Amino acid sequence: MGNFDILHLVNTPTICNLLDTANAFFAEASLDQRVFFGREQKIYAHFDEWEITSAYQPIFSFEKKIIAVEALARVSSNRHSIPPNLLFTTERMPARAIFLDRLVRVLHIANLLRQVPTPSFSIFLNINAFHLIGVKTGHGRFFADILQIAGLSPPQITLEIVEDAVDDNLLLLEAVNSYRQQGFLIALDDFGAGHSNLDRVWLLEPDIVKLDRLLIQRAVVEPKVRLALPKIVEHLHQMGATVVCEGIEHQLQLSLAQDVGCDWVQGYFLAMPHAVIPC
Ligand SMILES: [Ca+2]
Repeated sequence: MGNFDILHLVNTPTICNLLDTANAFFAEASLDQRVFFGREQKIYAHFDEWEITSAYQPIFSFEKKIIAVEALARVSSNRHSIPPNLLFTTERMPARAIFLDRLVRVLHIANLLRQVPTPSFSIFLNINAFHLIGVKTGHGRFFADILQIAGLSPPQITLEIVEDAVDDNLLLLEAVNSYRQQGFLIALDDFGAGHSNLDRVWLLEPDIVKLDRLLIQRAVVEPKVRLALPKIVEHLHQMGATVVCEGIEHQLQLSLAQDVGCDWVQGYFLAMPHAVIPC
């Protein structure tokens, strides 16, 4: 586990620069958002009455090596915890959704940097669908600037997109291509849930596909899903994607994920999301 006191001191100038740059950007847009050092040496963000900080959940290889960490928002209002989705789905104004998304990404990078100055694993960040729709051109430029200050490069970052959250294929493709041209990796999140389909995989050619947790849950109890799953994984591999099985909650699911050919795994059975990044 990281030693917060030492790492905090080592990285403080970089993080202050990062926060100042982001806050100046938000102030220029006349938005009352900001990121700041708060309790327990964590970095927090304010957005209206919401207070947001970061948690990280590792993604493992079957050799139990940490391949990546997915950054997750932890949201509270008046010290009461709020499901993060509520924050993102409540904000319907495109301009504000864009800034909220940027705010949260800066927050996650700053909290990560505070603990791990030079990460050897990749960093998975969720992208808000409204951000993808709302930004007309120049996807990722603000974030690329932030990463430069942080000493990170786009290939270290995987952007997770919930693939059925945007109806407009062309808009989605344009956004994905723009991020990809800057060197970011693309993951399709929650694949196999809702209206997700292989057409989107063919269209977007993601580097990584994250299987929705329901798939592995159902494969354990439904023989037809168990039979179909290796074929789905094989198909995704043929399209060049690395396959992550999400939602591993017990040993049986972990063994099954390996049997059906998944590459990496994530879930409570392996590691809970936590403010402290295991290393
Ligand atoms: Ca995700």
